[in-house]
Amino acid sequence: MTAQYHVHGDIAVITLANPPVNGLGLSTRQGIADGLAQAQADASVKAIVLTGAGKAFSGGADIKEFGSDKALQEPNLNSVIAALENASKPVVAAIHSVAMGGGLELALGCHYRVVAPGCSVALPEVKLGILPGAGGTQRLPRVLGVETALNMIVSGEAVKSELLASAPGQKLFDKLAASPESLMEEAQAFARSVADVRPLPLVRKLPAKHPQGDAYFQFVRNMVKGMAKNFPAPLKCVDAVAAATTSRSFDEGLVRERELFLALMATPESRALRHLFLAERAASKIPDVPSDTPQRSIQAVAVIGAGTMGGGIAMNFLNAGIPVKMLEMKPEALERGLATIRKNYEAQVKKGKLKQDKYEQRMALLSTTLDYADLAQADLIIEAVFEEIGVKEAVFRQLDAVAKPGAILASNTSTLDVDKIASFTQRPQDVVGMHFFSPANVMKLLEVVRGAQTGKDVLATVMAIAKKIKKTAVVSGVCDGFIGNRMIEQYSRQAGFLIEEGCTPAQVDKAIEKFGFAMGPFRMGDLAGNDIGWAIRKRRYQEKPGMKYSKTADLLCEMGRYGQKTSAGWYDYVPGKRDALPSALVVEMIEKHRKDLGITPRKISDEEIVQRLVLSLVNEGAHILEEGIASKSGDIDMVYLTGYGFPLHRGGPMHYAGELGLFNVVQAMHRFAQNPLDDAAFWQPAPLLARLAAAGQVFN
Ligand code: T1G
Repeated sequence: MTAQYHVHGDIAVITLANPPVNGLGLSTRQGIADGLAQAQADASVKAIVLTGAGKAFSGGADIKEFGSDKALQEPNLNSVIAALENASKPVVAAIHSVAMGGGLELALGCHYRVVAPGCSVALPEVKLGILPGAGGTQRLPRVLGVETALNMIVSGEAVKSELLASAPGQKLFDKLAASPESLMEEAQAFARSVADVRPLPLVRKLPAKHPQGDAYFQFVRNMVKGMAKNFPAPLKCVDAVAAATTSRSFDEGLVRERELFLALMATPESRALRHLFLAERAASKIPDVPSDTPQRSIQAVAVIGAGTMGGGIAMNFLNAGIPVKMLEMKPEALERGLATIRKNYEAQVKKGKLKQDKYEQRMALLSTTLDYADLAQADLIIEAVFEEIGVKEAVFRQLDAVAKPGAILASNTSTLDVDKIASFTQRPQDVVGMHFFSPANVMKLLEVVRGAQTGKDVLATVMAIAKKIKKTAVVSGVCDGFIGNRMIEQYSRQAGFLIEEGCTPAQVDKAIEKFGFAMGPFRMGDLAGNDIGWAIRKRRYQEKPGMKYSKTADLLCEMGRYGQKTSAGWYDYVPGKRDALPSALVVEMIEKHRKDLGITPRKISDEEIVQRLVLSLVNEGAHILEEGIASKSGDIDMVYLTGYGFPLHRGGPMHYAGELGLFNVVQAMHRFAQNPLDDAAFWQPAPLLARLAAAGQVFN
């Protein structure tokens, strides 16, 4: 049982003990119910205290149980909360550290609540695409007031216990303990002090009203509609809280809440968010690297290259309070790098996002040098130099000569072979790829590229330091383009074929942006610079002469239309503005190109545009999974969400394919393969995809 029962004198204590956060899984719920029954049957027990062991009171319903029948199996959460409310003896919740979701709802079912300071209190269900489904939308307004409760439920954000406990008129907490350490003693004393109080206070008996009633909720709905965009849950949160103020009885409000909760549980948006909650946490786990693998201590970092990437990379560590020594070849390059970092921070200070003293603290952690010998004490050295293997070789040979034993040598390469780079040193076990995404101080994604000989402790250390610098780290094996860039190459190829076959760049962008991408492939090319893709294709033409590409992207670059930086790319730009204006010149170039190829343009539906772009990611992702470049499909989803603007409410390419049904995905690929202007070979479903589709399964 994952709840313990002890009697201390005349107080029974029920302790949730389901690490890591006392998720309210079936066995925990059963443990609470059993403890309650035992306490009520024991005449020597005058009152009951409910608390949580470890680092949380409770993190809520067990997300890992969702979708299984265990979540609804009796005693379900609502039954346990009803048992608390109907207990014949006072139940006091002793709350510390984390009281979230069902955990807070559990406490709201108790007669009293004693809380330690510093506890994070939240109803974060909306972040999972659902809403509090165990009375939270009906009870929280009764103890905090409608507006405070609604803000917490619609935002899902945590509020510190001492803040809530000091709100005038609040009835959420009956006592704020002096400290987490004194919580249990104070809670038991409090329980003794109310042991004979009757009738026992019930949150459900308190009123829930808002003076402006419907007008207020209409106002809130309008506000929330704009913010909620592709997510249905926030508006339903408003409906549930409104029901608390309009229902004829508390229980009628509970029924309404349940209806709304179950409806949201069944939405694709909620399935996507729940998938991502677990995928994000799973990404930091490497199947063959045990979680207790010893890590190397990272106290000092060095960054080689003070360009855009190097500066952004350095900022990540400065922001985490880790000193950085930045090396360049020439003083003016260092000066430029420092100026860029200062400019970035000053922009944040100006926007009020960074305090001046914090800015100065961070800059004080930054030092520069022109001499490799100064890197001898660095624990982690990251090179962000020119993307050319000869330059990388020179850097790593020098690092091998000066870096102390045990220093981790990381390359920020986005396409080069990390094993080759490791071969330039005598210490391949210390070499790893750390592929940041530009702007490196903003983009959350970090691809950690594992070389054949990269040590497990190096991987464990890099995953831990990634968490410290607030990156979503995903491990990739060594291949051209790792995970993200390898997949986007297929996506870009499809975009090129689509405009050859009859689309305009604007039509392709609009279709995929309607699907939810932050930016379509052509606007993205103009932003990143079309010449970057051009350089990669030139290399590709040498390496893989058989690989089919549309020539339009090359023709565009030959016109000098690199994108925003040349005020002309796939679109025209007014200097200083970012608005992408469709270009007649580009449409003319495409039409001429079609004529040269003897292509008769055809009307292509938005649906075909979206499916070819998204399924090209899915097929390449399936190959990546099969080759072991990525170890889990959720990792691929995390790469695409945090690095390439895949829409959150779709859950990532691999999850989205599962929502479509892999059988349907394979059928669509067979259709695309019939198109002579497309690349039939590419649309052969990856063997893993074909196998799963045939078995009616989804990606792991
Ligand atoms: N269920 C199951 N596992 C959970 C969990 C949960 N609710 N919360 C966290 N974990 C696991 C997580 O997967 C990870 O596992 C480990 O705990 C540490 O998590 C009816 C239906 C609590 C603030 O949305 O916000 O109640 O990877 O890395 O940074 O209304 O976890 O180690 O195997 O995040 O210290 C509502 C979600 C559920 C809270 C701790 N509750 N959790 O943060 O650790 S729905 C939530 C969090 C609900 C009712 C409805 C955070 C945390 P592993 P972590 P952390």
